[in-house]
Amino acid sequence: MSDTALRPRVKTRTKTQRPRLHKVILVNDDYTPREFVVMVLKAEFRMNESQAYRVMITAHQKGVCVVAVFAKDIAETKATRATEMARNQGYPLLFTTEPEE
Ligand code: TYC
Repeated sequence: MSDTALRPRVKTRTKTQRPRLHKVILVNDDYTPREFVVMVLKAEFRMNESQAYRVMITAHQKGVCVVAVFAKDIAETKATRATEMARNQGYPLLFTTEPEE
């Protein structure tokens, strides 16, 4: 009989870390016209009129609204482009990003 000791096999399970998603956040201000906010949301985030209106009015009433979540670089690019669209017209409209929990 073999006296080789049996020992439990140690399995290494590598958990794949998915990159965290980042939220694009619309920030309210007192100067940017509502229709302009809706236009930017439709142009940069491919929303239809009613989706864009709901996001705009939520930010207007609550101060901020999450627009969508993306991989970090996409979220940052979209937030920058949308903010620049407003700057080009002289509006203070702001889109920011933050990582999801
Ligand atoms: N508060 C702006 C107004 O009354 C409209 C507005 C809504 C601006 C949402 C920014 O993120 C915003 N004209």
